[in-house]
Amino acid sequence: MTSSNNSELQEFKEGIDPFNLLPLWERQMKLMPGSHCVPAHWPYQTVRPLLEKSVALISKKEADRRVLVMENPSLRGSSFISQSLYAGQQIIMPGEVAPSHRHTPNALRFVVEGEGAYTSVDGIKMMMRPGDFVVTPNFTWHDHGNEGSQAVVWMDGLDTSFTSLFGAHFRENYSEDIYPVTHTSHHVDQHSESLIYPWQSSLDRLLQIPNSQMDPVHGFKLRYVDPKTGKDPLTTIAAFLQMLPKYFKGQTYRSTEHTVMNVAQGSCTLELGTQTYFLDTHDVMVVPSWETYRFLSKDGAVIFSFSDRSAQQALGFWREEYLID
Ligand code: 1HN
Repeated sequence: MTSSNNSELQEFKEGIDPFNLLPLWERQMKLMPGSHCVPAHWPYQTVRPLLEKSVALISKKEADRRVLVMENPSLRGSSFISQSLYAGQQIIMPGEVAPSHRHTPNALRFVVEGEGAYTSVDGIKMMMRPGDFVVTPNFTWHDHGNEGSQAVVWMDGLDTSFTSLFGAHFRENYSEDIYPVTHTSHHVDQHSESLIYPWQSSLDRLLQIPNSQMDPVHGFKLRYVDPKTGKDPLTTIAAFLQMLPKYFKGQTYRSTEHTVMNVAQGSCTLELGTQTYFLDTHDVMVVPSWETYRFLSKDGAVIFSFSDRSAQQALGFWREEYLID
């Protein structure tokens, strides 16, 4: 290519700019796996006292949902924990009610501490206990309440980034605080079986996986599936429960999903790129797409996680790689 061509090309590029056009050949090489969000860690030791403080400063009624949103440090202002996911920590005190509403985003809860709270989904009232995983499908009416004597904390996960992406975020409040209860469930039955995955039965299943099926990266890992459909419980989000045995030293791995982890029991170390994170019980960690990581655990750990794998697989985008150390 001659230099006159180069300067003509430069002139051409500048000339097309006012028409909102740009040369793809200069951008193409920048399209690669990975996202703009960064790894981030929320120790429960930091978050718990701040939740407590929010209780003193704002009522559930004023707040509607008393939630501290975990926002990715590189996505401040977005309210997202990753480009594809939302996560928050919600605290509800004895006697409080979070009024009924519905919205197009799908939601999930993972109960962190406390007993006596419920979530009601389209009139199916489900009592929740620590470690329970509860689903609020797209556009179902839902309210929460605490009928016990302890503070209850859970992690919320939502796919609000998808409704934002598509411009399809609708929401409405119910006319009353509490949607009429048609069914109360203290254990899983035909009404609630696609909505609540109780801690003890999930843990029992995890402990039943034979040693020969331990994964070199993830340890023992289960993917929650809707018993009625055999599919992920939400259309966009997949959820998992995994156990790292004592003295686990995992293989290095990466995948295209964004994952939010919540340590249910024990502790582990996560080596992520050049950083090392110590994840204690109830800590939250977000692992962005295509970052390499591995788990180490001295004392063993049980980790709940949710990711955008459901959406990525539905669209045919999801990839993973087991890397040789
Ligand atoms: C929501 O409805 C809840 O129902 C929690 O508890 C967090 C974040 C964004 C949009 C809706 C809840 C939420 C939310």
